[in-house]
Amino acid sequence: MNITLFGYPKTGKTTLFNLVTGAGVEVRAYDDGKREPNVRAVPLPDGRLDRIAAVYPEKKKIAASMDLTDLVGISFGEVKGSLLLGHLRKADGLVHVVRGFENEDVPHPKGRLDPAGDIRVMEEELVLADLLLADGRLERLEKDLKKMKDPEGEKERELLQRLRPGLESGRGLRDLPLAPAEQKLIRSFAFLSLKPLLHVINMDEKDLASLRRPEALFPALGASRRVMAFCGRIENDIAGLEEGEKQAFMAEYGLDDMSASRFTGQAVAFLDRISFFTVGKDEVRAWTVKRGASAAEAAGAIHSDIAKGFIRAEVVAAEELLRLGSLHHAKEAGAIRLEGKDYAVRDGDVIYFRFAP
Ligand SMILES: Nc1nc2c(ncn2[C@@H]2O[C@H](COP(=O)(O)OP(=O)(O)OP(=O)(O)O)[C@@H](O)[C@H]2O)c(=O)[nH]1
Ligand SMILES: [Mg+2]
Repeated sequence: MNITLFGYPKTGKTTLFNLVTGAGVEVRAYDDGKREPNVRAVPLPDGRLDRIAAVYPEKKKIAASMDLTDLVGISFGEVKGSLLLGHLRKADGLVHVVRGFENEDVPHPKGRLDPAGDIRVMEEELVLADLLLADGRLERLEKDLKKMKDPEGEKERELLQRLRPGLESGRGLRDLPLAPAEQKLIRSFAFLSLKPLLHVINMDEKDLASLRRPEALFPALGASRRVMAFCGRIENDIAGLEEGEKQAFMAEYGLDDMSASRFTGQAVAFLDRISFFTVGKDEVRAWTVKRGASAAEAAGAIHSDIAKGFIRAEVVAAEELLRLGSLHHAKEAGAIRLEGKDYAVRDGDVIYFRFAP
C-alpha cells in the first residue's frame, strides 16, 4: 500500500513526512526543488495486534505498514506535464498537502492564503491530466482502428468517449457507473481523479483551535471532501522534545494527539483497507487488504504461492480468539470456521491459510 504526499511547493509536505516517519529529512525555505522522492515504510499501529501478540510473548510482533512517498512541490498549472505524474499514478492513495500558514520566508506563489481555492485548482489540475491521458489514448486508438478492426479497441474507445464529458467538465470520474469489465479496463489507466484523495491543510499556529474543524475556518472547503489539518511548525517543535516535555507542550497548545497518529488512522480509513492477522510459528503479524477482498486475495497479500496453492482458510475473529484465550482454545471450543477462497475477509479476522506448496 503506497500513499503519496504531493502538492504545490512549500506547503509542508516534507514537514508532514518527517512527523509521520520520524525520518528527519532536511526542510529548507529555499532550494532548487529538484530532489528525489523520500520514501519510508510506516508501521500502522493496531491495538488488536498488540493484544493478540500479548497472548504469544515468544513470537515476534510485526505490524502492517504503508509506504509513504514525499514528492517535491509541483508548481501551479504544471501538474499535467509534471515529471512526477508517474509517481502519482502509481499511488494507491493521494494526499494533497495544502498551504494554510503564513510565513514571510516562504511566500505563497499566488501571494494570498486560500486553502479552499488551492484545493479546487489542484482538483482541476488532476482532472485535466486525466483528460489529456484519455485524449492521447483515444487519438492512438482512432488511428489503429482505421487501419485494422479490433473489437477490444472499439470497446476501449467507447468507454473513453463516455469518460470524456466528466473529465471535460472538471468533475472527474468518481461518480460514473461502470460494469466490472469496464472498471478493470479503467484501472489500467490509473486515472488520478479516481484515486482516493485526502487533503491535509498545514495550518498556521494562530489557528490551532480550528485544527479539528478546518472547515469552520475555511467554509469554502465544503463537506464533500476528505480534509484533515495539522500544524507543521508547532508539531515539528514538539517532535524534537523529550517524551516528558512533549506531553506538557501538547497540553499547553491544547493538542490531544499529534498529526502523525491521526494521519496513519485517516490513511487506512480513506483507502478503505481492513486488517487481518496471522499467528505463525515465529511471528504474529497484521496485514491489510482492500475492504471486500476474498480469502484468496488475502492469501496473495502474504505470498503468491499461498494464493496459488490455496486449500482453505481457518478463521476466527480477533475478539473471539482473545475472549477464548488463544488459537488453541478457540480450536477446542470449535470456534474456528473453515472458509473457501471466495470468503469475504472481515476486519479483525485471524486467519490460518492451508495451502499446497
Ligand atoms: N510558519 C510555518 N512555516 C512552515 C510550516 N510548515 C512548514 N513551514 C516552512 O515552510 C518551508 C517548507 O516546508 P517543507 O516541509 O519543506 O515544504 P514542502 O512542501 O516539502 O516543500 P517542497 O518540497 O520544496 O515543495 C520550510 O521553511 C518550513 O520551515 C508551518 O506550519 N508554519
Ligand atoms: Mg519537500
